[in-house]
Amino acid sequence: MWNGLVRCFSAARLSRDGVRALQKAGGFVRHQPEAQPCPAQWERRQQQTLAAAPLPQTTGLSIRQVHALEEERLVQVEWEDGSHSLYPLVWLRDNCQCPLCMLHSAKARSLLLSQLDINAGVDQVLLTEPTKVSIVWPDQHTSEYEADWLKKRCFSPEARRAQQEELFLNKRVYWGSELQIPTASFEEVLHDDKAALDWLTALREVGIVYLKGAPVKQGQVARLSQRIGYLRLTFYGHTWQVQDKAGANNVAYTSGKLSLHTDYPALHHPPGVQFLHCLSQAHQGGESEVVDGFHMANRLRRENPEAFHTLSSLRVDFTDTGADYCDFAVQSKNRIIDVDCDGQVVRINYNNATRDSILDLPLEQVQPFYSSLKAYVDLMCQPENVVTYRMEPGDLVTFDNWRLLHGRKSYMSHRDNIRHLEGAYLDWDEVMSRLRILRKAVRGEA
Ligand code: OGA
Ligand code: NM2
Ligand code: ZN
Ligand code: ZN
Repeated sequence: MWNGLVRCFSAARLSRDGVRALQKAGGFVRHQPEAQPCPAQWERRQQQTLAAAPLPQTTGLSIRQVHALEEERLVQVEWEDGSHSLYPLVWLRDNCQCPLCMLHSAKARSLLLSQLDINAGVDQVLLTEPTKVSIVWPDQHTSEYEADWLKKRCFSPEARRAQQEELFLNKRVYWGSELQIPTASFEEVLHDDKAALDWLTALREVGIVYLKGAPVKQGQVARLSQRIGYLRLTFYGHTWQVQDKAGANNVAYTSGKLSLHTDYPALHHPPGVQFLHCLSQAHQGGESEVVDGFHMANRLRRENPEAFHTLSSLRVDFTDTGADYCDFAVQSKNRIIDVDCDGQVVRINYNNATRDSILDLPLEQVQPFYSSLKAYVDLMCQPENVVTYRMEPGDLVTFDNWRLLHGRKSYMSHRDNIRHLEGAYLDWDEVMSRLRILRKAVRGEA
């Protein structure tokens, strides 16, 4: 009966060697490039494998020579390996590192834009040491720049791309029903920096990580949030109890089936990350389902471009009214598939329960909207796309609520066996902040 779940939990456990080791060993399933050529650049970017792309050398390089290109208002740096970098004069002046221009205790710029002459020329450009560039400006203000600092900020497209990937980790590993959910130990993640880094890296790249061995009592999602920073308060409270409740103020608080959804599309900024901790499971039913919403959206774009266009352009009304932490009357307008200015899918907003009956569309767009939504939901419900698992007491699932859709099967409620999950939300800014700090610590740069 539990074939799916045995497969899900059999192999993938985050070892101390971490996510990348696991990937090399085939622990994760990579998104396979399709046979057909992909028309758009965003597809190609997503299909890159996760085999650790070698970071360009950004430390320890020295400079062979440096000079100003006065006409172009650029400074050219020639590195010891013969490569070049260009830096605009205006950017160099704006980013002077001296104590007059920077508040070093805040690592922030104190130079005001009103003090910046965006047309300033330059008096002298000097290589004062093999790793130090010095610039004297026409008003005799002097700026110094370290080679490593400059290298990291090179304006070439390749350097910018590598730097942005390092900062935001936007590469994703797509998956379907074959996914073995990455799994780690709750206690290790709380106490070991390497384990915590592997957890958050997999949460970003794969979108879901299972933690096992959490104490079977309330308060564990709050403890885990403190490992990151702080949790996201909503109208359902700091943390919330998923149980079959009389007079439920949300369909989640019944024993009914929850079809695949993201949480809280009724907010204009839905929570980025969700934790669910199982305290008690139903005897019958209550299994969990997840699907990779980004992967499904990109498949929809290829297989049904019209539906994709509709769902990524029309804004749909969502509503949530009631009382919990306090009383609320929440309304939002969200695109079900959110794309950024490059066409990259960045967020899924969909909960059929809170989709408003107010539908702010011209009459003729209503039927096409429903056809498009059906096409997307039919695609994500195909068995090849859905991962099914069953939470047991002590299990804690963490997932990307901007990317995954999740659901649960209906269950039998008994007085002596009350299914109980405790949940909490976080935002991606706080999670990525902790990831960057952990990465520094684990690399020994702290
Ligand atoms: C929810 C939810 C999952 C479950 O509360 O939003 O998705 O297994 N719950 O009860
Ligand atoms: N709960 C689980 O969008 C939603 O209403 C998701 C939120 C009640 C906090 C459910
Ligand atoms: Zn200065
Ligand atoms: Zn949910």
